[in-house]
Amino acid sequence: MPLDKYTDCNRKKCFLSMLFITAVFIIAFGWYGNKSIRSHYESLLRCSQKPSIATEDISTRDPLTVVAIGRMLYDKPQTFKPPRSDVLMVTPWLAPIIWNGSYNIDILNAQFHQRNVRVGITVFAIKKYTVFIKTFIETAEQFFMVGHKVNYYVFTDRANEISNFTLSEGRQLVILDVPSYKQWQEVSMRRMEMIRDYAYQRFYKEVDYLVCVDVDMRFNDFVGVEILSDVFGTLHPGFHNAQRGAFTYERRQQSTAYIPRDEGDFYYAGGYFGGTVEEVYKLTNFCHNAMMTDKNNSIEAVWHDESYLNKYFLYHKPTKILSPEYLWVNSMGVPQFLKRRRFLAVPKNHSAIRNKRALQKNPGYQKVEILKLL
Ligand code: UD2
Repeated sequence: MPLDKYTDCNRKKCFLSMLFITAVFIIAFGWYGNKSIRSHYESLLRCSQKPSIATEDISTRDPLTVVAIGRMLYDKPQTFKPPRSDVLMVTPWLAPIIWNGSYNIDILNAQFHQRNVRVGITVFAIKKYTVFIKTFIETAEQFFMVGHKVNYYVFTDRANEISNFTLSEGRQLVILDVPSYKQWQEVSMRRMEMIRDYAYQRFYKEVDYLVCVDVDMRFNDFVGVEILSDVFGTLHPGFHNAQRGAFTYERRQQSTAYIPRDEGDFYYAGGYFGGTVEEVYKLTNFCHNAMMTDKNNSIEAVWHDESYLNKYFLYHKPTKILSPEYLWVNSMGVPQFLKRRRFLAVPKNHSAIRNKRALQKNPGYQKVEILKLL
């Protein structure tokens, strides 16, 4: 073959081989790139939804599914017309504070339905506090996360006192048998440890978010997905407008819950916090460990679990804050700014419900007796 022809032919061969190699490269790279982006998203999803301490349960959802809501008709947000001007709606670290009128629940419901979210609500009914469960669950069925999937996690030492409830579709009651403690303060504080342990062992497989609340409460108006975020706390109704110095933080430096007088954003209630399972795991783990450190040093923070929670939120700022609409006590009246009272304290006789002996004389009438005392 003449050299020129050879070269010509060689050029053609060379060109074709280059074309082939390039095509192979493009296909291989595209496949690999897609795979690595996918696994990157998968690991992100796992991190954001499950505690990193237990990652073997991989989400069945396709992480690349786009959450896009369909056509909806609603009023346009107005740049210079905030929906509320009478209350603080965002913190200096840009976490929204949830007030009535500040959100559109239809948009939020559409988003959360698309994500097929399941919410766990933890509640403790230890010893005599089982008396509060009926009202709690019945009102939750009426107002809590209506239309969404819900798991009620009832931690109790008296499972036989928890009656059967008729729940709406997609909602289930899970009774968790747990030990009780002698002092009511310890019962309250140990909730952190138990939530942490169940988050680690179980909750991450079953729910996306946890809402952790007191049992001596009743839902009085709708509480929906507007509260959900990575980690949220609730303004304590008694301190929503208080100055720093008035917050009942732990002020003794020997305690791990200590907060200096020149620090603090809000005073958060011990009876209402939550977030993703992973974030609730971190929060409860911190609080429980801090309590144990104090216990070993023979000190207990002034407001028990609430003091440790406030310490946590000072240095791990919540990503959303619930206004006192979400935790109110009727004895405080109904101020102008409070457009809704969504979750109300059930009045209780503290010493009767906490005191072991008060009702022991007549155990057969225990429930009736307690109800009379409330
Ligand atoms: C406040 C807080 C509470 C906790 C406590 C610490 C709110 C609404 N409440 O409530 O979360 O931080 O201060 O001092 O912010 N429990 C039992 N059995 C018992 C005792 C307690 O099940 O024998 C559970 C029950 O779920 C109860 C919770 O622990 O709701 C807190 O106890 P509490 O309601 O008596 O405490 P309280 O009203 O001082």
